Amino acid sequence: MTRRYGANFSPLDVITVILGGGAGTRLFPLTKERAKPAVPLAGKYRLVDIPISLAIHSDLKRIFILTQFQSSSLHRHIQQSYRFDDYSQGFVELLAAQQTMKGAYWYQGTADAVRQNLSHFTSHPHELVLILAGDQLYRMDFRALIEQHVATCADLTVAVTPVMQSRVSGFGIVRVTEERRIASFVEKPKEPSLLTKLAIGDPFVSLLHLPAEEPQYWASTGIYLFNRKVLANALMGGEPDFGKDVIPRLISSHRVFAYIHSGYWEDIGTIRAFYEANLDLCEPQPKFDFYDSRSPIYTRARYLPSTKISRADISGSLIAEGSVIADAKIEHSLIGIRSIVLPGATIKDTLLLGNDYYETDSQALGAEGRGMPRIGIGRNSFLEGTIVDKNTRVGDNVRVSPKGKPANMDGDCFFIRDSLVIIPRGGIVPHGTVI
Ligand code: ADQ
Ligand code: ADP
Repeated sequence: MTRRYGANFSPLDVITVILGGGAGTRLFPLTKERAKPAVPLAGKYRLVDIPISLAIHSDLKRIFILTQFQSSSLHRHIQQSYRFDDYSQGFVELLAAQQTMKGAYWYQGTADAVRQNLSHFTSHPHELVLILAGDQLYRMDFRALIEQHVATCADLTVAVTPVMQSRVSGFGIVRVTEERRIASFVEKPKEPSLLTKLAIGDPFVSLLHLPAEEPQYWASTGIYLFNRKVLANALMGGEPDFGKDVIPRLISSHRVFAYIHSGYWEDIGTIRAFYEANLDLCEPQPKFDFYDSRSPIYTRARYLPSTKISRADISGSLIAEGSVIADAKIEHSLIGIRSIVLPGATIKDTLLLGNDYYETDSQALGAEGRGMPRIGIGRNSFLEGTIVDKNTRVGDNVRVSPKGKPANMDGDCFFIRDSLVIIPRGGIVPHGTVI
């Protein structure tokens, strides 16, 4: 039965909009050939599986994903993963700028992306619009957010979370009153003097057991719940971004409230944050729990065989299904679906994003006959501090490490970003290469 909120709201009054990414520069080259929501996560999922799963667990099953372009992997993933029965009225619909717009016009920012698609939303009855980012790792029951929004008669509710001073320049920082009303909003403050009035004080410090010795600040998570009419009016001004333009303007004229999220929440929209959040999953007590059978993260069911390990020395790692690992050493690494690791390879502090398909023996032998590595990590190769994207061929006796290299550079068959080497999707690293 559909749950109802105060003032007669139900999940059927809400549509969920997932912001699937702008030009995609921060996660480049993982977004070189695919839309950001399709970027692989945790060995077997894709980024978009997080917000979609959270929405489904919150009974919100009418979901739009706004993306710049519809890569084939994103389209396939959504089509094959999320099918609702006829009675639920559920759907996950991709709206790509490339198709929505005439010519090669792309969304100019987050607010612009929503504005360009308002007409798609109106064909579905709704009172509230929940806007989610597509590149965050967290758990949140959006029903509690909706309940607070309804109870406070808010026009807009912004989910906020405490961050340390060293991180404030990456977020919208807000001041929250005791009634949880947002009194001011500064997008990505650079000036330390702006911060003096914004540090979190009591009663929140004691309520949330925040460390008293170091000031903390309320960061907007970029998760917004809007009343439908307020959103439509707010977008009429034509401003491009929620964080820079729309939300700061609404503070003085509307009832804008903060919904406090105190659990794990991480924006994983940069190469470094993406890498660290993935590797943290290999820890004994990871910050994000995929092993929660009451609220699983959904993804495409692939019917892959179990992973085969002939002999290996593996520690602090996650190995996704369908992989074949020969005599290898794997340390503090995440090994994605259908990975192939050949004998003698050493993989350390590395993410293998996996493969989309298996080569047949004859294809692999044919590739080797032409001097090209087969798909996977070659014999006696060594990788550390690396992200190996899907369907790549890393040859034999290859050595890859970001140590001693610039933090950002482009090579023949690799990129370095945030001091991590990235072998792009479908890349070929010839035998004997040293990076
Ligand atoms: P940013 O992290 O800088 O700040 P922003 O670039 O606005 O985020 O993107 C927010 C979300 O929208 C991301 O998931 C992104 O991929 C997506 N997105 C960006 N441009 C888009 C476009 N043109 N079309 C579709 N999707 C797009 C924001 C807020 C801050 C807040 C942080 C929290 O502005 O106030 O603190 O998010 O991470
Ligand atoms: P995932 O299994 O990660 O969800 P996709 O849906 O993107 O991956 O693609 C997996 C399927 O796509 C494979 O089962 C395979 O049928 C097909 N596929 C993708 N790329 C190739 C390729 N280069 N050659 C053959 N098949 C491919």
